[in-house]
Parts: sequence; structure tokens; C-alpha cells
Amino acid sequence: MITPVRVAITGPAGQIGYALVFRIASGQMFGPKTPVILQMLEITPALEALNGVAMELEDCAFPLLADMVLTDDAETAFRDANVVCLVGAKPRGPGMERADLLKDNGKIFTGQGRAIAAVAADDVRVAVVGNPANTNSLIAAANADGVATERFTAMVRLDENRAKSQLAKKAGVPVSEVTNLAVWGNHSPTMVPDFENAKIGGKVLTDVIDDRAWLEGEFMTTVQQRGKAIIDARGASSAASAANALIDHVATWCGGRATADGDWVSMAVPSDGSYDVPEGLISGFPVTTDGNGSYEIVQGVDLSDFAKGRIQASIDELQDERDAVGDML
Ligand code: NAX
Repeated sequence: MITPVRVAITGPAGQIGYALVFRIASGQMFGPKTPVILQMLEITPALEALNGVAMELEDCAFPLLADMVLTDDAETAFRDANVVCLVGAKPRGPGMERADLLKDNGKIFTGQGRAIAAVAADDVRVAVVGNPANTNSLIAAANADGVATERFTAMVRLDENRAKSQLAKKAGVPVSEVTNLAVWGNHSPTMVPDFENAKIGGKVLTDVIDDRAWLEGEFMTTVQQRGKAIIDARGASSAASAANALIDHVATWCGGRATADGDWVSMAVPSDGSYDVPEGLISGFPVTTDGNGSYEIVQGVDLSDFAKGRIQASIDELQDERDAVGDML
């Protein structure tokens, strides 16, 4: 009998939560043999909606769903958790400045960081989706005394997946042919999908797609603005694709799906100073993983002046965000 993985999820009654929990319970995050216990944290007014989600989870009769916890108390939700998915956050309201959003969400992630440190399992790993994801992750890490900082990550995998699909479509190849696509920097419109080091069918991508104007222009803009395009089309922000990317993020990190030899994936992780990204900032990097909880920032990636300039702008934005929440760190 395999010990169940305890997965805590915040915001499980929200859009992404609703697209996420069924996939975790069906085995897509930790594989078809690993049972899971879903520990779901909602704000008090959303507990009734969460109850409905839990009823539907029961009605799926998932063989791998060993148990569920429904709560509005962070310590109850994070107790002994091996993986914590911080999805719930306060959305940006009308007339709200970015700084207000940072501060309001900062309060949530301060408390959640502390609760993780107090009660989560020793091997806890944290993936932040709630925006501004990189800086929320930084705040949670700073408040989680005793938990190694590198256990705190943020999701840029949706941006990677979006980029890969655009590139595959342009080249007329299956998306699985596109590899080594890293998204650098912040999960915001300044993010940098590095097409110059990506490959298609093992070949240098820019040899296969030799339309530099498209790569620097329409491609970059489409990926950077995709979130807004989805809202304009759907009347609601990305949900299923965000949940899917979180499955990818966690499965690659610690769900048994190691990166393939020679390939890498994108994770926002605390910088160790690599590529001159200031130490501690949680930035998108190319990483390799063993699928068992370890990742490494890929070294020696050759960045052009074009890429370096774009990445610097995104890093500057991350530093501004860090400065804005300095009192919470
Ligand atoms: P929803 O508003 O549909 O759901 C959020 C849920 O979180 C709600 O059920 C709410 O009650 C709950 N919640 C709020 N504060 C909480 C708290 N303190 N503890 C526990 N639960 C809490 O938003 P949804 O569309 O699901 O998006 C969630 C977050 O993901 C947002 O911050 C959004 O901006 C962010 N996104 C991040 C992406 C990424 O790639 N990193 C992409 C998709 C998405 O935009």
C-alpha cells in the first residue's frame, strides 16, 4: 500500500480549483498508483460552495482519493501536507492599483507561509498560482521560518505551454516536438519566452522558424498577452489551462515525471544568483528535475543581448514588487 500524498489546495471552490481537484484526485498529478488526500482551504463564505465540490468529488468515486479535508483554517488545511498549491488569492478589483493588490495578497501569503512552517510535513513543497504569483511566493517563503526557501516556487508553466503551442502551430509540427522552451522572469506581461534556445525536433528553433520579426513581435506578444485574450474571449480568466499547467509543474517537480534528458521546463524558483538574477528573487528559469522533489537551474544557457535586455526588464519589475512588500519579508 503506497502512503497517500497530502495535497493542500487553497481556493478549491474557485475557477482554477474546480478544474484542478478532480484531476489530482484522478491521479494525474502523482501518477495512477499514488493515493491522495485533498486538504482544501477556502474563505468562510465559500465553504458551502466547497461542500458542493466535495460532493462531486465523492460522486466521481475516484479509487485514488483516500480522504478530504474541508476547512477555512490554514493550519487545519496545511497539517502534514507534502504539497501545497496556493491558488486562492484576491482578484484585482476596479480602480485597484497593482501596489494595493500586492499588499492585500501579501497579507494572505504572510499568514499562509507561517501556517506552512508551523504544521506542514518536513518534505513540504509549495507551488504558488495566485497572482502576483512570484512575489506571493516570495512573501510565503519569507514567513515560513525553518522551511528551506527553495521549496517555494511559482508557476510559469502555463506561459511555457502557451509558447510551445504557438511555436508548434507556426512550424506545423506536433507540440511535443517543441522542447527546451524556458520562460524567464515574472509571471506578468514582462515575461520572456526564450525562443532562441528552444528546439523543434531537436533542431535549433530559429533555423526551423526563420521569421525573426514574427518571433520577436507577434509570438512574444501573443504569449505575454494570452491571459487578457482569454478573458476577452471567454469573459473569465484562464482556468482549465492554468490547472493543467499546475499539474505539469508539480508532476515534473515531485510527481514522478522527471524532465527528459537534454530537455528542461520553466519554473519560477528562488534565484541563487544565476544569470545575474539577484539572489532570492523568485524568477522563471529553465530547470531540470528528478521528479522526486529536486530541481536544478540549468547553467550555461547562452542568452543573446535581445534576451538579456528583455529579462532584465522583467527582473526590474520583480525587484519593484519586492520593494513594495518589503515590510512583509
Ligand atoms: P477565483 O476567484 O475563481 O477563485 C479564487 C478562489 O480562492 C475563490 O474560491 C476564493 O474564495 C478563494 N480564496 C480567496 N482568498 C483565499 C484565502 N485567503 N484562502 C483560501 N482561499 C481563498 O480565481 P481563479 O480564476 O481560480 O484564479 C486564482 C488565482 O490564480 C488568481 O490570483 C489568478 O490571478 C491566478 N492565475 C494565475 C495564473 C498563473 O499562470 N500563475 C494563470 C491563471 C490565473 O489568472
